[in-house]
Amino acid sequence: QKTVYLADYLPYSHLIDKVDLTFRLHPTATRVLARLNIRPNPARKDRDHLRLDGEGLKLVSCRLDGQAITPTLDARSLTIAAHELPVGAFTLETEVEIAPEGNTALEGLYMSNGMYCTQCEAEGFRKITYYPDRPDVMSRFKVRIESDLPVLLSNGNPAGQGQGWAEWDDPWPKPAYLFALVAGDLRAHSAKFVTASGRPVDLNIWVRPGDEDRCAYAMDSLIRSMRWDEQVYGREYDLDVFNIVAVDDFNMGAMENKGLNIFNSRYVLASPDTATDDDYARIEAIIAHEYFHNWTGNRITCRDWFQLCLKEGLTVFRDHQFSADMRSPAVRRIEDVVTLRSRQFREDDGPLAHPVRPESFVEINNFYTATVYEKGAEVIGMLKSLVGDQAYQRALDLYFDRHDGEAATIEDWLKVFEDVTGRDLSQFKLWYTEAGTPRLKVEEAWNDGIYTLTFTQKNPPTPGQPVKQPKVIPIKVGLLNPNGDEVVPTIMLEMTRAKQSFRFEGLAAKPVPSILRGFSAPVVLERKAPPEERAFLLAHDTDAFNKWEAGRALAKEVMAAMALKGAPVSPAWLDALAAVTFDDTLDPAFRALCLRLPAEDDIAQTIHAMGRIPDPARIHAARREMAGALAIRLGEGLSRLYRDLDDNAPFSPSAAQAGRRALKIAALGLLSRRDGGRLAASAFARARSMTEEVGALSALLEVGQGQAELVSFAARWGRDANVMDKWHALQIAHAEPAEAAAVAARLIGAPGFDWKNPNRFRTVIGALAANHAGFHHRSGAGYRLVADWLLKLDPLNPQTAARVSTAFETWPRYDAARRKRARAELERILAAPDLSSDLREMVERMLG
Ligand code: HT7
Ligand code: ZN
Repeated sequence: QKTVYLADYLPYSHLIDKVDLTFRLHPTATRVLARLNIRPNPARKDRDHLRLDGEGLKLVSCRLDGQAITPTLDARSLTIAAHELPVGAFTLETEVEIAPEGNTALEGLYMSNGMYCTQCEAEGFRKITYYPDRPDVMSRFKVRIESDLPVLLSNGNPAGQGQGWAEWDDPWPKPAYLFALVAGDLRAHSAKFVTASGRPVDLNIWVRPGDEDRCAYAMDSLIRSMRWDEQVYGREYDLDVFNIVAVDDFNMGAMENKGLNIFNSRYVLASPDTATDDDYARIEAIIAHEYFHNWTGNRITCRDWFQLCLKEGLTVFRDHQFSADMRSPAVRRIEDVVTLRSRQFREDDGPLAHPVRPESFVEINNFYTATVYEKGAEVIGMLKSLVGDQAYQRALDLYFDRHDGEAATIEDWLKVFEDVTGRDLSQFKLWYTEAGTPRLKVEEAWNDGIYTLTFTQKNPPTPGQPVKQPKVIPIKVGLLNPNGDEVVPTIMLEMTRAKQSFRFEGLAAKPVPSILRGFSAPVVLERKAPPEERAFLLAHDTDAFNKWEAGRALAKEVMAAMALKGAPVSPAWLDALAAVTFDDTLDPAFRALCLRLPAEDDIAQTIHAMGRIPDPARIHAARREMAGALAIRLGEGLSRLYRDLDDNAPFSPSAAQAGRRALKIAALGLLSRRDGGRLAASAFARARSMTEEVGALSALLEVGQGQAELVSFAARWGRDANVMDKWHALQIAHAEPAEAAAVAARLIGAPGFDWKNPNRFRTVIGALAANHAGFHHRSGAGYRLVADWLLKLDPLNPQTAARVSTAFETWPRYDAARRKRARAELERILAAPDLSSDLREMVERMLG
C-alpha cells in the first residue's frame, strides 16, 4: 500500500448531495443498495472522472441515471470515466453484496454475538458500499434496514418502522466515517433529556438482554455530559434521539457516529460488584468524549485524516475539562499527566515519534496515537493558557460559528484564535508540526536581591526531523519563601527563544521555585534539585500538581540511583512521603497518588534520558526494595490509616469515596509486605465492591499469595469476560519476570479463551508488555511470545495487531543483547507472508 502525503491534498471531484441506503441484512450475503445524488464540485475546475472507494465488495449492479453501466473496477475502487458522466448532476445506483459474518477485522459491517454492527472510522465505509470514503465529502443520509431482528438502528431520527424494517433520516450532513448501523436482539435502558432550548431528546443505551441493570452510570454520565456542554461551551444536542449501543467485539474504546454512538461494552457496563472505581471514571470520561464529538468532530469535522487532532485533541481536552469539573481537578490533572508521560512521552522518545499533525501515513489507523490524542489535548491547554480563558471562549464561539457544517483544518483552528486575539500563532504552530518532547533546563541565580530563572529549551531530533526550532512554552511559576509561604503566586512566563531569563525583584530571601505548575506544557523539566528542596515542595507547594510532582521527581531520582549504582533508599523521600500519607488535611485520593511508585517503564525512560542503558531486572528490584522500605517506614500508622478508612458506608462511585478506597488499598498493599498478605486475604473475603476485590487480590499476588482467591474469583466471574480480563491482567502483572511470558502463554492459550476478541487479546498481551521486567526479560521469551501472537492475530484483525505491536516501541533503549533479540522478533514478523499493511508499517517504522 502506498504512502499518502498531506501536501497532496486535493478537494474531491464531486459533491454528494444525498445518499439513500438500503440494507437487506444477511450474515453471509447482505445486500447494500446505494443511491447517490452527485454533481461536479465547483471548487474543482477540471472535469474529472468519478472514483469511488470500495474494498471487498461484490458488485451486483450499477446504474447511472437509471441506465445499467459497467464501471471500471479494481481491488480498491469503482471508476467511471469523465466522458461517460453527464455534464451536470446525476444519480448513481449501486447494489453490492458483503458478508458481515466473516468480517473478523471489525471494520465495516460485522457481527458480534449475533448482532450486526459497523465501525467506519477511519476508512471502513468503503467495505460497505462504493463511496468517496474521505471526511471532506459530507452528505445527508437516509437509511432503510430490512431484517427480522427486533432492534434496527442507524443515524439521525427515526423515520418509520414496521415488521422487518426500519428507516432513519439524518438531517445533518456528515462524512461516511460517521455512518452507523446496528441490528440485534437488544434491550434499552432509557431516559429523557430536555435541552436548554427545550428540545426533548430520547436517550437509550442498548445492551444484551440481562445487562440493562448495568447501564445506570453510563446514562448518568451522558446526561451530565449533555448539560455540561450546554453550560460550558454553549453546545446543544441536535436530534430527537441519542442512542448508545454496547458491543463486545470492538477495536477501540468507542465511536462517535452521529446520533448512534457504538461502545466497547467494557466502557458502558458497570455495577459496584463488577466495575472498579477506575472503570467508573473511564466510563464517565469516554461517554463524555464521544458525546462531545457531536460538535467537535461531527458538526465540524476534519478536512482529511492528517487533521485528526483537530477533533481528537480538542475532544480529549474537553473530556479532561469535564472530568476535572466532575471530580477533583488536581487529581485528574495528575492522572492525565501520568498517562501522558507513560504513553505519549514514551512514543515521542522512540522510533514511532510523529508530529501531532503528521505529514504522511501508510495506514491511517496507525495514527490514532497518544500523540494525536493526548499531546493534541495538551497543545490546546497551552493555547488556552497563552490567550486566557475569555479569549479561549470567544475563539471557540467563533470556531463553531465559522465552521459549522464544514470539514476544517488546523490552519482554520489557529486562525480563529488569531482573529480573536490579534496574536501571530505561527511559532505556536510548531507544536502541531514538529515531533518530540522538548527538554527544558532550568538554572537559578540569586544576586543582590534579584532572583533570576534561566530556561534553555532543547528539541531533540525525531524520525525525519533532525533539526527543530524553539517553541513557545507557557511556563507557570510560583515562588515560596524559605518558611514555605508563597511569595509570588502563580504567574505565566512565556518562553519563545532557545534560552531566556526571567527576573524577580523585591524578595527578602532566595526563594524556592515551583516551576511548570499544573504541568503547563508537555516538556521534560531538567532541574537538578537537592532532595531537601523536593521534600520542601512536597510539604509546602500550594500548587497541587507540583506538590505531587516534587514527590514524584524525588521517587524517580531515588529509584534510578538504586538501579544504576545500588544507592540506598533515600531517607528524605521516606520521611517526606510519610508526612503526606498521614496528613489528614489532604485529599485521600491525592495521598493515594503520592503513594503510587513510578512505573518501571518510567524509570527506564528516565535512565535512557540520562544517556544510560536501563537494566529492567535492576529497576524491578529497586522498585520492590523501595516499596518494602516504605512499608517499614510508615510502620504502625499504616494499620491505623487502613482501619480509619475501612468504613461501612453504602457504595457510591463518587470521586470522594473512590479516593478513600484508593488510599485504603494503597495502605493494604504496603501492609501486605509486612504481614505476608494476612489482612489482604480477609479484605478479599469481605470485599463489597470490585475495587476492593481487585485491590486485595493484587496485594496478595504481589507477595506471592492469592492462589485460592484466584480460584474463587474465577468461580464467581468466569462467565463475565470483561470482569475476567482483570483476573488475567492481574496474574500477568504480578508474575515474576522470568515467568511472566509463560503465565501469559498459559492464559492466552487456554481452551475456550477467545483471543480473537480485541479486549481479550489486548488484556493478555498488553499486560505482558506492561510487565516491564517480564517483557524485557533477558531470555527473550517476552519478545517471542508477543511476536508469535501478533503473527497469529494479524491475518484476522490487522488493526488490533498493529496497535498492540507498540509493545516493541522502546526496544532501541536497551542493551545490545536485548536489542538483538527484539530486532530478530521484529524481523521475523516482517518476513511473514501476507503481512497486513497495518502491521508492516508499524514494524518497519520501529526498525527505523
Ligand atoms: N473517533 C473514534 C476513533 C475510533 C477508531 C479509529 C480507528 C479504528 C477504530 C476506531 N474506533 C473508534 C473514537 C474516539 O476517539 O472517540
Ligand atoms: Zn475521539
